[in-house]
Amino acid sequence: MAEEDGVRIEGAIKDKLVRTKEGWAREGRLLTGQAGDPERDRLPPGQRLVRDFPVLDLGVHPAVPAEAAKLRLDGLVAAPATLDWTELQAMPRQQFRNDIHCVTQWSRYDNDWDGVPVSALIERVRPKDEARFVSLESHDGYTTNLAMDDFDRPENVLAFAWNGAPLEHQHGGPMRLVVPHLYLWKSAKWLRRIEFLAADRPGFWEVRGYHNRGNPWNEERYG
Ligand SMILES: Nc1nc2c(c(=O)[nH]1)N[C@H]1C(S)=C(S)[C@@H](COP(=O)(O)O)O[C@H]1N2
Ligand SMILES: [Mo]
Repeated sequence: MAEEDGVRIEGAIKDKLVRTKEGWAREGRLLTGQAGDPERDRLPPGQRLVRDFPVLDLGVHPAVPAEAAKLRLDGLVAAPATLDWTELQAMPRQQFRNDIHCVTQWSRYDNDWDGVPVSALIERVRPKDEARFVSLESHDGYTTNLAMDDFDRPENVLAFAWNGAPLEHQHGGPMRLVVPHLYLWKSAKWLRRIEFLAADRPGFWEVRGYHNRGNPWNEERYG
């Protein structure tokens, strides 16, 4: 991957890991077959609680200096924008506490995030009526997709900080999306673009056997 906007790319895509996970998807590994109820069960079916914060990604860690960090919001919007770090910091800010659930079976309770609520990003660019999906694109080439109803939720945040400190590079710093009601592969690290679309565009894992939506309480691990 080429250097762009002063972003340095370290590492290479872990092909073996990708193939292993595609295999898990084919086998339906980790499925319990028991649906959970988010109102009643804090821990989704088949998950186990961890206290540390595991790092999961494709192995490519783009080093994005905050001063080079930009977020492009385009596609089917009335007011497309490329927001630089200073502009992003000037946007409405909010604190969030939530649980996160990774498809590889770990969940972590009570994560404190600080950032711009997704609702503020949406207000800023004003999606057109035809916009029904978003595609998220990151500096490591990772992509993932969300239906507008899953993207436009009050608990979703473009996060700059986790548990009181700037978001660590390995967890997507300087900024990542956090979509806590879905498995964590939807929460793009090192986010650089949100494209608003009329038709769905499955992302990196979604075309490799992962579920298109990823609701942990319905065990939507594979699709
Ligand atoms: N840019 C990018 N975002 C990504 C990924 C990735 O490889 N690249 N992996 C996803 C997956 S599969 C998971 S489980 C979470 C892990 O986030 P963490 O490393 O902060 O725990 O990031 C998600 N976001
Ligand atoms: Mo993951």
